[in-house]
Formats: sequence, C-alpha cells, structure tokens
Amino acid sequence: MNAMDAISIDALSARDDLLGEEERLARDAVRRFVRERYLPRAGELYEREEFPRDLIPEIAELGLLGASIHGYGCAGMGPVAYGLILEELEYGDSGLRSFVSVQGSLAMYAIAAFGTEAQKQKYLPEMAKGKLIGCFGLTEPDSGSDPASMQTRARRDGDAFVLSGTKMWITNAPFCDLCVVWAKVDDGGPESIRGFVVERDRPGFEARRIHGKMSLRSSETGEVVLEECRVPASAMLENKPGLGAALRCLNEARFGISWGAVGAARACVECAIAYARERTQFGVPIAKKQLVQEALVEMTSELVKAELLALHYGRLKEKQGRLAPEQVSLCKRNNVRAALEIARRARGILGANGILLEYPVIRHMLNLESVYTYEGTHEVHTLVLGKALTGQNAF
Ligand code: TGC
Ligand code: FAD
Repeated sequence: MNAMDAISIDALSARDDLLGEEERLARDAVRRFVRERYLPRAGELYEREEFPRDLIPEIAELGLLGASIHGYGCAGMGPVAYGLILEELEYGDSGLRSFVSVQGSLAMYAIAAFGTEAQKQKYLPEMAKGKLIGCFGLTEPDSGSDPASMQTRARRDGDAFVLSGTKMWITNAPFCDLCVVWAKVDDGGPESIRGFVVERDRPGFEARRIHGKMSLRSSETGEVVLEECRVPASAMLENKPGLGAALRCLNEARFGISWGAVGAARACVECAIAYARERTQFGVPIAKKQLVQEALVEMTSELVKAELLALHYGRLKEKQGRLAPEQVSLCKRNNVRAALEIARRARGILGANGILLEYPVIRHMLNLESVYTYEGTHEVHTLVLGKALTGQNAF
C-alpha cells in the first residue's frame, strides 16, 4: 500500500456511522476547542503544573459543565454525547477531562441527584456557567479504596453541623468555591454517611494544594482540611444515609472516564502511527518493520474495542436511564487498562523522543497512571466484578 493510502482509525472502527447528528456536532465543537485552545499549551501547562483557569468561561460556554444534567441551565446531553465530549477533552489531557468530570459528574451531579430544591437553585446554574467551581471530597489520608472507613465527622449542633476531618487528593480543591464533603454523622458508622455542600469561605475550611505530582500535572489537586467547620443544617444533602449516594456519583464519573481514556489512547495511537511513518532506521521508515506494525495493530485493535465498548454501554444507559455498577466497573477497568498499555507501547515506538513533552505520549502515559488509580483502582473494579460473577466478596 502506498503511504498515502493509509486507512484512518475512524474509517476502521466506523463508529461515526453509529452516532447521531447532534452527537457528532457536540463532539466536533469540543474537538475544535481542544485542538485550537488547549493543545498548543498542553506541554507547557504540564511542565508548570498548571490548570488553565482562563479557559473555564469557554468550557462553560460550550455547555460542558454538568452537561448531562437536565434543567438549571445545564445542557441535558445524552450519555453518548456526554461521553464523546469527555473523549475529546482527554484527547487533550486527562487533567482537562478531570476538571469537567469533577465539576459535572461529581459535584454538580451530587447536588442534582441528592440536593434540596434550594441547593439546586442556588448552585447548579452558577456551576454550569463556571462561576462557581465544585470539588468532591470522599477520599481521606487513611481511607482510599475503603471510603466506608472515613473519619470525617459531622456533629449536629442545634440548627448547624460542625465538620471535622481531612479529605485528600481532591481534584479542583485549590480553586474551588465549594466542596461536596462526605461525612459520618455524630457517632454513626458507614450507614450514617451524608453529603454536605461546604462553601469555601466557611471558617475552618482550608484547601491546600498538593505539589510535585508526576501525573495529571495540569490538574490541580488538594487536601481539604475541616477544622470545626460550622455549616447550616441546610447544607446537608437529602441523600439516603450510607455510602450508596457517593457511589452513585462515582458511577457517573466512572462512565465518563471510560470514554475519556479512549481519547488519551487515540492521541497516542495517532502519534505512534505518524511517527513510525516518518522515523527512518536501517534505511527505511520503522513503519516498514513487522514488529512495529504488530504493535500498531495491537494498539489500534484495543482502541477500537474500547471505543465500541463505551458506545455500547452509552446506548444502554440512554435506553435504560442507568447502568448496573458492575457494567460501569467493567467498562472503566477495561478501557483505562487498555489506554495505559497503548500509551506505554506508543512511548516505546517513539524511542527516546517518547519521553519528551514535545509529543503527547509521555504526558498521556503518566496521566493514565492516575486514571488507573482514581475512581476505584483497577483492583477495586476487578473485585467488584469478581464478586458479581462468583457471589464471593474478596475485598
Ligand atoms: P458496600 O457495602 O458494597 O455498599 C454500600 C452501599 O452502597 C451501594 N453500592 C453502590 N451504589 C451505587 N453504585 C455503586 N457502584 C455501588 N456500590 C455499592 C450498596 O448497595 C450499599 O447500599 P445499601 O443501601 O445496602 O447501604 O460498600 P463497601 O464499603 O463494601 O465498598 C464497596 C467498594 C469497595 C466497591 C466501594 O467502596 C468503592 O467503590 N471503593 C472505591 C472508592 C473510590 O472509587 N473512590 C473514588 C473517590 S473520587 C475520585 O477518585 C475522583 S477522581 C476524579 C477525576 O479527577 O476525574
Ligand atoms: P489504597 O486504597 O491505599 O490502595 C493501594 C493499593 O492497594 C492499590 O493498588 C489498591 O488497588 C490496592 N488495594 C486496596 N484494597 C484492596 C483489596 N481489598 N484487595 C486488593 N487490593 C487492594 N478522591 C476524591 O475523593 N476526590 C477527588 O477529586 C479525587 N481526585 C484524585 C485525583 C488524583 C490525581 C488522584 C491520584 C486521586 C484522586 N482521588 C480523589 C483519590 C482516589 O480516588 C484514590 O487515590 C483511590 O480511591 C485509591 O485510594 P488510595 O490512593 O488511598 O489507595
């Protein structure tokens, strides 16, 4: 085949044929934004550990904040359109997608699904406009995969609650306006867990930036310290007490991550193919070598499978209104692992150039290490599925 005749990944997967017009339009708008506004700065932002806060108004203008929520100024997109926009954002960088996931699928979703009408009216329209930024505080220094062991407490005191505890690894915390904090009420156990919308200017609330991450560097991560932080009783969400509500928010975000990972993987495959066609060794482009072709074919097959898996579950979610948690686990686990392996193989194909920020591959590879861990580690999702298949709890 002449090099000019090469088939594109899109032509191979033919996924576009399965998308509706509106889904393609939403995808294309975000694709343009990411390529024109984010990618030219991606390496520099990564190097400087900086999230581009100046882009928030444009992200909001595109309708990407709380995009799958209906009403309250949100775009009300279907699951597939929502997935596609996250895929395009993560083609840019996992940190860009994380910002949107945490704002929409975690903080806004928690308020939309479990908030009082007054909380929804107060927060959601401003969050959709990007005027208020939210974060989601579940993880703690001693409580990661096992959030039921959280130590954060909300003590009832008249018509207020007093929150004490530390939340760790909280995306968007350094510049948040509010945090959805999950806490055990009074002396209760996991069955007493409630969500609280805590505004940043409450005395006793502090968000400290975590520096020195070698992954997801262009996402700002922080520690949220609550020291006798008093909030009105009206800050409490109306969730059924227990861990289930927080996990329902995670289902939304995990679904989006399954799509996002595909975007990161696609950026890596495209880069590896282009590089292999250009890079000459032993007198010919390395693309002429069978081992390189085998790697590119494996990467592309895994990418197309991941794309189609996300689309399948997206259509199912559209039809049924929800997915079973095990289906979300299967999709997140498969797609993130596939993306990480694709990124590692792409890194190899680029040789020494593969470690330069000039190419997107090392950035994606390092980012995906976080994606593998957050929103339920790969092992947690293995155990969720293992339990579902065998009926045996192996946590
Ligand atoms: P378990 O006893 O199994 O369940 C407690 C209650 O929750 C219900 N439930 C779920 N509900 C909805 N969706 C799910 N996925 C659910 N899983 C369980 C369950 O039915 C039960 O309800 P009820 O009414 O009977 O009380 O809970 P467990 O304590 O044994 O834990 C289960 C486990 C380990 C799977 C769960 O704790 C878990 O998923 N751990 C991982 C923690 C995690 O993912 N943390 C993520 C933090 S946020 C984040 O990482 C953001 S990064 C975002 C970004 O930057 O993009
Ligand atoms: P641990 O739970 O300590 O796990 C360590 C290792 O042990 C892992 O390999 C794990 O799979 C394994 N392990 C644990 N339990 C078992 C078991 N039963 N069987 C077998 N293996 C097991 N959290 C939030 O609440 N909000 C956020 O916005 C947020 N953003 C994040 C952003 C970044 C960049 C990162 C890295 C994390 C973020 N997190 C956030 C936290 C994330 O959800 C946790 O890191 C994750 O849940 C894992 O917890 P841990 O890091 O404490 O690991």
